[in-house]
Amino acid sequence: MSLQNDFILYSYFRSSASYRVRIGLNLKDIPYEYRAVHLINNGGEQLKPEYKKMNPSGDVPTLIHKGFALGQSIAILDYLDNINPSPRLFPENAQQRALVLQACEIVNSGVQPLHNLRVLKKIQKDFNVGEAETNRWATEWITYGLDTLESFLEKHAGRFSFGDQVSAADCYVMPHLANADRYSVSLEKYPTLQRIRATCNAIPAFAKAAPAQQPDAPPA
Ligand SMILES: N[C@@H](CCC(=O)N[C@@H](CS)C(=O)NCC(=O)O)C(=O)O
Repeated sequence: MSLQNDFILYSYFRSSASYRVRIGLNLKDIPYEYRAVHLINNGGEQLKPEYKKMNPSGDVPTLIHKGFALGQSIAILDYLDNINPSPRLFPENAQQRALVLQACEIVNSGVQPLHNLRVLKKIQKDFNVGEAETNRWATEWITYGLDTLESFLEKHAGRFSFGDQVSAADCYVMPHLANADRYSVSLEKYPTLQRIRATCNAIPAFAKAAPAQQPDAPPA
């Protein structure tokens, strides 16, 4: 059996959390089968009972490795690091590892949940507002994330988020920047983030993981 059949990724092209894992898999050169989960069509395929058996959170990504199902991008990247340590995404040094996790969590728990689809839908419904209002809401939190990342990473970044070594932080920063693009938030004020983006975009593992490159992305 080819390695390709060992890993299945349930993903949505525009999902920033899926993008994190796509980068991790590509960096580690792990081939995988891509299974698209459409977050809008059919009432949201992530909410179907069959899908929630694999991932009770009802969100993407879900990684299946030889029948072992795992949700949450941080758990998935940590798992991949343990089974395939090259290149290491979470450094072994305790302080470096903690700092990389801090950068990941700025995005993972500090910002992305505030503008996740289910939250925006709930705000629209409960407060009877439209997309323009929730776009403003999302833009505000995305900007907060950019401000926080810039002031944290300017102390640590080299070409990547941490020095000149790729890490899990880059797997979180790049999708956050894609969300900034999606909501037309300029990166002008963020020279460190711009530098990280230029480095990562030049690497095929990152470029191949970009939303527009996914099989479920609409044609350009
Ligand atoms: N902390 C989770 C976040 C997962 C998540 O929020 N995924 C979003 C797409 S980026 C999703 O599937 N949302 C579906 C929904 O809100 O219904 C992770 O890192 O995997």
